[in-house]
Amino acid sequence: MTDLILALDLPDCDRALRIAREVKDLVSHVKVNYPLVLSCGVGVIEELSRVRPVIADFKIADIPYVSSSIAKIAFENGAKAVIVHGFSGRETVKAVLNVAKGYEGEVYVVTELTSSEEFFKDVSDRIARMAVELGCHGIVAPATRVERVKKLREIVEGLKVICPGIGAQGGSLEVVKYATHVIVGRAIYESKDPRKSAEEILRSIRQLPQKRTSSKPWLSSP
Ligand code: NUP
Repeated sequence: MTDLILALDLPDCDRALRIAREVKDLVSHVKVNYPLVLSCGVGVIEELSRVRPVIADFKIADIPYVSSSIAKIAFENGAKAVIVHGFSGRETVKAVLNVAKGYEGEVYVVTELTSSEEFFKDVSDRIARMAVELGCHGIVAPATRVERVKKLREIVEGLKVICPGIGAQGGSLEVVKYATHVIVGRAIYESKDPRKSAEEILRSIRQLPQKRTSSKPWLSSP
């Protein structure tokens, strides 16, 4: 069954924590990004991780030294996983993986962004192959382009396939055929009733066909 990840990109710590608590039994993880962490401080990762495992979506894209340092800060503060940009190259991804090992953490690699394929089109398949070769735990792939997720999923086989873009960005939930996880932010945290919205999304996910053709076992969610 495809899991739901709650993205909390609002700049309000109390509200973010309240929403996370409200939906905690409906989501496998919460995901933080710069808006929340720059507003609340990095300690918000630890606070949220008492509610649900946290993915630190810093889209790390720097030289290996700085990328390792960012990953270390995320894991030290309780993150279970970090997101790194595949286009930064294998040395950066390897450096982040190396840090993750010390914390039994996971590393997910962005293949192409939901909002634009302009510069990713020619490289995202290669990024997905690199993620497999290096032993990353998953890829991030766009629910706004389901046919791309199908292709990327074929490349990465048993890795997690984590798909943002549902709701505010207009992506299709059909992506659950290929996704192990979908990320939803605004459609939940901007809703008048976040719990009801999360329940509705989860119900829709459960009604759709889910394809599990991989020969490798799916990695279970924490
Ligand atoms: O390609 C990506 N698109 C994307 O939206 C990669 C991501 N990590 N995200 C993140 O998913 C984005 O940064 C945000 O945190 C979340 C989507 O939020 P929403 O559009 O559901 O509000």
